[in-house]
Amino acid sequence: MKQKIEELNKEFDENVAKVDSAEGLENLRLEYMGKKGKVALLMQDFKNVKDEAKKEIGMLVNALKNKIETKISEFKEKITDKLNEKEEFNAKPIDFSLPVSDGVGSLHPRTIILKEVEDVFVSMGFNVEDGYEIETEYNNFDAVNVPANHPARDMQDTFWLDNGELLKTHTSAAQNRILRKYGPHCKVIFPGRCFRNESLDAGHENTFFQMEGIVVSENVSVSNLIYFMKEMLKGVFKKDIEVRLRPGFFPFTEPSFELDASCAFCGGKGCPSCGGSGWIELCPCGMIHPNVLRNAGIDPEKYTGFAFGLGADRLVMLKTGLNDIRHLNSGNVKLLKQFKTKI
Ligand code: FA5
Repeated sequence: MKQKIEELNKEFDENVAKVDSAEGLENLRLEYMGKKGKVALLMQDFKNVKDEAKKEIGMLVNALKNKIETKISEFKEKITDKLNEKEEFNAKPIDFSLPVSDGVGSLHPRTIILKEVEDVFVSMGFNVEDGYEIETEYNNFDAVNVPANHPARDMQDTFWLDNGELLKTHTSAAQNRILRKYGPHCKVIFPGRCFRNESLDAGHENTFFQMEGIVVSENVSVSNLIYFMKEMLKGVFKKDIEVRLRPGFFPFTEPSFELDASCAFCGGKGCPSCGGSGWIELCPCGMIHPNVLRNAGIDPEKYTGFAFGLGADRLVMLKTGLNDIRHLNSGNVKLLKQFKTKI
């Protein structure tokens, strides 16, 4: 009897795997669970089992019955779902030649604003380049004159990869490659995604965009830098915004400046978006350090230049009115729908 149950078990598994229609499933159910089905016959044989074996054999028969019932109801659900899908499809066929209806998709607000800003730079004669997201330690730090013991290289700030490379912490990581590509006459912007191991708040993300720019030629001076920053901000904001320039420190620029924009969300009073200061750190900048030019094979005695690292996500906040940077990576469809621009 035990052997019979085992054989039936195996046979059912093989047969159920072949079923591909509702009709086939019903036939299988009758074959095993019908009044005169294989399980019913098994129950008749059970009457002849000796008393001492009844408990063990009874459990095996019950297990087989349960298994058959469960499998059949599982398959029934699957087959019904498939049939419903088929019916739905047949009832409402898709016309692939129809034009895309309104609301199917739109560009992300960051993409919209960055394209606008790129256009401003292009109109000022800049080329646009891409950077990499995974960078070498050399490009991210050494090439831009960040000393080996600088705290930014710490695990706390940088996402290091097992192979010794890293997720770029700033767009400046592309400076060396771009300076080598363009040589001493260069006017390029390179937007990109940056990664920092930061705690998040309304003004800080661990994954955010910057837009870096460099201008190198003969006789480029601080006054060129200041004039350029004013013109660029006029083009980007298309209205007067209050900015302030204060001394800064970066290993890759000398002198260095911090350009802050007055916080549009609190009018300078202080709020979570600006960390309570009333100002949003928007665009650090400065004259490119001679070591950075030297590392790219450019003679700093002959050529000078300036660089800036626009906090692109903060710019997007200011231009869109989004008061929390975390919205930008949230993928919240309700929010994204407010920035409808057809692709
Ligand atoms: C830098 O990353 C420099 N590489 C910028 C630079 C380039 C300076 C060229 C001089 C010359 P900083 O760490 O301050 O600097 O970041 C630049 C801007 O990126 C900030 O002003 C801010 O707007 C933005 N930013 C920095 N950290 C974050 C963050 N966690 N979330 C969102 N934006 C950030």
